[in-house]
Amino acid sequence: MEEALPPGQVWGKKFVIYAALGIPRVDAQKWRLKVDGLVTSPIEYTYSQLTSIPQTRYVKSFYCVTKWSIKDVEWEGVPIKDLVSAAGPKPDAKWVMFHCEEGYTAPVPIEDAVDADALLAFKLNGKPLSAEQGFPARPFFPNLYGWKSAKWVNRIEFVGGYQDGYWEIYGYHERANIWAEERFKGDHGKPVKRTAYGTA
Ligand SMILES: Nc1nc2c(c(=O)[nH]1)N[C@H]1C(S)=C(S)[C@@H](COP(=O)(O)O)O[C@H]1N2
Ligand SMILES: [Mo]
Repeated sequence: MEEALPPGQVWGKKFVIYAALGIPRVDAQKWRLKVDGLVTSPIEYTYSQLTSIPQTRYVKSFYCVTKWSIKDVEWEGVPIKDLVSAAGPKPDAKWVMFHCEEGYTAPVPIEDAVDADALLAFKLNGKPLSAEQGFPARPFFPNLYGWKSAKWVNRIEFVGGYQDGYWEIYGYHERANIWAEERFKGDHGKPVKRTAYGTA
């Protein structure tokens, strides 16, 4: 059976590489991932720490808000919830800001950020992320549009309230759920499916 596309999306063949603030070249030896903000004990991970723990692998499609969609991408990494639990997010943490090497930012609701399927990905289709596609790491959220998959991420910050990130300043949606078609702020009213694939 053909996989159902989220509303308004079309299949494309290849990822379109986006780098609104340029492509940083990151030295994995020097790179650190920080987990901080509204947490009881901020932590920092190295690339070798993160890639030597057991990795999760799954196949899920990718959806850019400009409508191109890439079917069946193989993602490999570590569930974000497992990485951040050691830091102890506080009860008043409601949003998570993903910060990148070159200054790009993306806010994600805490429920999506610590969803069982939310991954900090190190590999895409069996290979370490390329420099263009976010080496060394990018989060992937199966139910959110691609702009929340912040490439070259280096900091996961828990915050109390919603703050705009790079694209949200221009009117893109706070949450960006693909099934509710939350492209722009104010888009709402469509029912949200909790599964990764729609049935319509
Ligand atoms: N740091 C950073 N992350 C980013 C972007 C960007 O410009 N800078 N573009 C976003 C958008 S809009 C999309 S659709 C995906 C595209 O991923 P790709 O470049 O691997 O195709 O990256 C997202 N993450
Ligand atoms: Mo996008």
